Amino acid sequence: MSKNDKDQQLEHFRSNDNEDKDLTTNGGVKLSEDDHSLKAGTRGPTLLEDFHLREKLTHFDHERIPERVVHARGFGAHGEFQVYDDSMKAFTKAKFLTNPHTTTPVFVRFSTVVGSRGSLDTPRDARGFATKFYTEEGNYDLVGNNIPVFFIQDGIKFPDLIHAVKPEPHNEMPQAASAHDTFWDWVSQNQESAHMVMWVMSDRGIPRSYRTMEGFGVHTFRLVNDKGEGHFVKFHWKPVLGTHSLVWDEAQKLGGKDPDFNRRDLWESIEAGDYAEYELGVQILEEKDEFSFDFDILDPTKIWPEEEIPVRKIGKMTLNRNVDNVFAETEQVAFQVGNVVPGIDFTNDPLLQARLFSYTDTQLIRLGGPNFHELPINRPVCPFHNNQRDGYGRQTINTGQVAYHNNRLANGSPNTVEESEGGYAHYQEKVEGRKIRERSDSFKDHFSQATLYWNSLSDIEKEHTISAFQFELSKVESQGVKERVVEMFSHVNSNLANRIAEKVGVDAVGNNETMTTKSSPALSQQNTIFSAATRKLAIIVTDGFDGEKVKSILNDLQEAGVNPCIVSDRLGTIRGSGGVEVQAKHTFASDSSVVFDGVYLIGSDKVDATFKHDALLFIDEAYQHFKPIAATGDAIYWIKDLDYPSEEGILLEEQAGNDFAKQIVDALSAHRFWNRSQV
Ligand code: HDE
Repeated sequence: MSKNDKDQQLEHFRSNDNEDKDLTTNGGVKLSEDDHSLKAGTRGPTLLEDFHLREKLTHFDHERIPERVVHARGFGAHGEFQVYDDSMKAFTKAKFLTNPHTTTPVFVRFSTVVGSRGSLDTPRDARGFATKFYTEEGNYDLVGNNIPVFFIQDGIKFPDLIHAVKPEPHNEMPQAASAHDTFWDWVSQNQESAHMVMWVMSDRGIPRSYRTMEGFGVHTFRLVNDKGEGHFVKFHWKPVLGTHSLVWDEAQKLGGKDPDFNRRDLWESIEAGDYAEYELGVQILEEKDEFSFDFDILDPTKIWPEEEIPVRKIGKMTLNRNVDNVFAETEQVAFQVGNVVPGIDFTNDPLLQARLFSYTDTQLIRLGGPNFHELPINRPVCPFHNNQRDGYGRQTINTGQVAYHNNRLANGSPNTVEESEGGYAHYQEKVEGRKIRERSDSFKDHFSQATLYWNSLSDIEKEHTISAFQFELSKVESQGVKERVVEMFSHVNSNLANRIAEKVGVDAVGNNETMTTKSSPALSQQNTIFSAATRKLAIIVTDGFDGEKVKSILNDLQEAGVNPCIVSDRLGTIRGSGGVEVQAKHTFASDSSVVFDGVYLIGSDKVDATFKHDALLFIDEAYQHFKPIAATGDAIYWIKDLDYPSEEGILLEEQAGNDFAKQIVDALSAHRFWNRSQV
């Protein structure tokens, strides 16, 4: 893989030169000893003059920086973006969106929102999906989420929302969870949150993988072409592998079995060459259509239904390189919604306007001063020059006498650039109005699109959403909060509200539903792309398996892009007939079915009772999580003995004929067998 501009730039900052080198202080003084501090006698007091001890401890004492106030837990990767053609020229002059011959380096950071940096990957939560494009015209940051709407319409409420959802201040519980009183109290008092809450309670709140997660810019932005004409735009990331989720019980178990589940998945996939791919989509609206909809296009609690305003896929992003150092890159990356390039501009969405302030502001404290743009991960790949100087941690040594604009001593440089030559010029939108603190009337419908979302879900997605509400509100202690939430969601759907009420000790409420009968099929994950590619299949084997058969099926699975993982009761070589050997990298002790997408049980006559017991626990959990289960040889009878009420997604080789591998691949692509829940 040839190095893109960003990678080449980062190369100058990489350092891995400890090998065979002398140990020194930061001042370069060679050290003769690194295990004992300087003391007055071997049992005597430590001496203040020990500069080595002082420096080592001081540096260590300052290794941590404040975690992000939201989105603290994140994971990043490098990659590239390229548009398919030049058709976006009609709408924008941004070169990276119009030149199909340009490959733009990117850095993406995925995150959970609520939990601390050391929390888990799989709580019910929104996910951040922030992309930094290192374009030849400067950095462009698309700082989005995996949910296309937001809880609030005005940034002034953001601190309240976050204080309510974070662990409660008196006892700092619960960690990385919205299932507590203050969050739901806040929701019931801020009913514009209804739509986003519906998304978070649905399967979207627990993505299977960052590779199977959509991304959204959320706000309405503006594109500006070289004639100065503006269009409204919404940005989408569409994962090539489709949008898929976990089930809640699985997500909770993963929190213990593998709190790094999502980051591990991204890291391992990239290491294996299974790069994460997303298509960039845009929905574009002409300015004359600004008021043509039954929602306000500037309201960030609203989507633009794809069936009404189609998503046009304009390019592809491939994440193909893991970071070298998580702190230096993922932790120090600084996204800012205000980082735009010519051809992309803002709108008057009041949530967006507040964000334009907040990001740089928080980075000033998090990254310790105004020079974080000099950190390697944040540097643009194009030249940058200005008269900004000094500040904490300044690295550039600006030589010369002049550090001010409008000078003759440096011939006026650095020079401003005409708009026609690529200088950024703000879109000249006409604005007028009186200063006022009020919500626009056009922002006051909080429920129609929440109902639209509900209407769009498949039956199983609806059931999952109801269960999520039941779970969350069961953790709420205040009866009043529960009652108010049930009342609030009766405006979305009365069946939803009453199913929640039934489980949380609240009386049923009347029907307050919005009259919306609309739905948007694009919102259901049932209508996404299904693929077996890169899915992890646990292959449970022990000594004595049918060597030839297993060898050939493993080949077929790998050819189909599946990721077979050998599981046994011990690590190392497992021996089959005909001298065939496989290497077990997972055991019943180290893993359970939750970390895999399906299970394939290979029978053998050398099985002991403990092995069978552990293997069946694996199978049972996979069945409960609706995952495909396959069995060969004696294992067929073990499965039959379990007498499961549903045969959906259970493949027994005796019924299968010769194309067993293909049937497993098809079952893996199906993702889950929801009909099991109907039995
Ligand atoms: Fe953020 N948000 N946000 N946000 N946000 C931050 O910036 C903020 C909002 C999003 O991986 C913070 O550097 C305000 C919407 C992502 O580094 C902070 C408001 C969306 C990330 C901040 C919002 C997002 C952040 C914390 C309401 C989806 C992680 C650390 C006006 C479109 C970026 C930081 C990363 C991070 C403020 C609302 C996405 C405090 C005030 C809507 C993906 O500045």
